[in-house]
Amino acid sequence: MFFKTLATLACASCAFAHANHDQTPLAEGPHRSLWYNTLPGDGGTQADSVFSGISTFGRLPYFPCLASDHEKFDIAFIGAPFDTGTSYRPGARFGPSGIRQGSRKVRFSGGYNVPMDANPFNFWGKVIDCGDIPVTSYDNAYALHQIEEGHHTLLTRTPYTASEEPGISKSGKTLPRLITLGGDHTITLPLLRSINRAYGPISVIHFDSHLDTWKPTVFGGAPSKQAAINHGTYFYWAAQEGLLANDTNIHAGIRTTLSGPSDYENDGYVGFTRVEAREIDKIGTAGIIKKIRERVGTHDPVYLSIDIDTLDPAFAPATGTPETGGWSTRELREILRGLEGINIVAADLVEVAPAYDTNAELTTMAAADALYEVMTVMVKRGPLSVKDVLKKEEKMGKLSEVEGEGMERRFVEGEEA
Ligand SMILES: [Mn+2]
Repeated sequence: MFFKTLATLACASCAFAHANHDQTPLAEGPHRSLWYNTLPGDGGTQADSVFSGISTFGRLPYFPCLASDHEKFDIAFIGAPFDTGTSYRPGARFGPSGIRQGSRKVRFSGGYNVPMDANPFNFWGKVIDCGDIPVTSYDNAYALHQIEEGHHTLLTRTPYTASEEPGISKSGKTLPRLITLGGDHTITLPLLRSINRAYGPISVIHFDSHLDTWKPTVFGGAPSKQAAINHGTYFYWAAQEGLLANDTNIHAGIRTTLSGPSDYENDGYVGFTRVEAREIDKIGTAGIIKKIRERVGTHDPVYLSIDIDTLDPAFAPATGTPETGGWSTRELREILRGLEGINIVAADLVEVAPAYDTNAELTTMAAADALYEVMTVMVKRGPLSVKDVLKKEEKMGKLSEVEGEGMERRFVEGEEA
């Protein structure tokens, strides 16, 4: 009787796991009796505990997507292990593997995001970890080319979830979303080049303690053409190349020292406004969110770039250029959740250099949890099709009021495409 009950329980949990995680079937075959933790929580969808097996983001299924054109997804994690554009502490080439290690526990209890009322691991589509783009550490020009081409190959793939509706890309196709694990911040230049080929100029929400719009002559000098492209100047070059949408870009979390007030003038010329870290004491997280939303709106495709140094070093010490006086992990997560409804087509999280982390994995955990919020925002927005964008905007009455004109423009553009 006891054994019969056990067997019934095991079967029930199998069925439940199958129903909720059909992308990741339970282990099958002759050794099936060894898999003890097949409940949906406990990372049990792959028959490993959260603390065992090979690290992928959030224990997601892994596929080396650049090795085959056939693997499809709606959201994919892809690493860009590059750190030879760094001005201070090197080490972000280990960021992708560090973030994956720090993300093991993200769906320990099943992955349901309570404040957002959604589960980014169990939704309308498919999310996987595509591994890393191969990146040389001996030639920056070649490495940036590898990152752009690797990203673009995955970005323009047909999504797993088919859509009848026209997409919002230049080609009119619905494209999947990518979340890139850096790498130092230089990688955002080739990522924006890839995005531009698919979507055209894009609005950028940039979380960072630093501007990263510096002219090469100001930031570290420019002894060569290649040295002029680094993790403090990539937005300057992105603007020069026409990759940024006009006057809809914003930095959040800024608290760097400057060469002088002219750095802010140059920042405006590049196309950014700023919310500074210290403003949180006066306007709170709600005020920070409001400023970002007012600048970006909900109508244009948006790119999200998060430097982990947005956080105070108390919460994220393992980064290339730490600055004290930053936000807590709780505050950053709240602000990221506040981006709900914004049409984020792709994102990156950069500057995690795990060698400087604590034994408690503070920084890599913070990075993983920030991306968990980003995933949820993406999932709640639905596929990147025109109809879905409209539907979501209609639902969000207060946003529609603010962004009415923009919605109309998006719809017209979509119709033409
Ligand atoms: Mn930074």
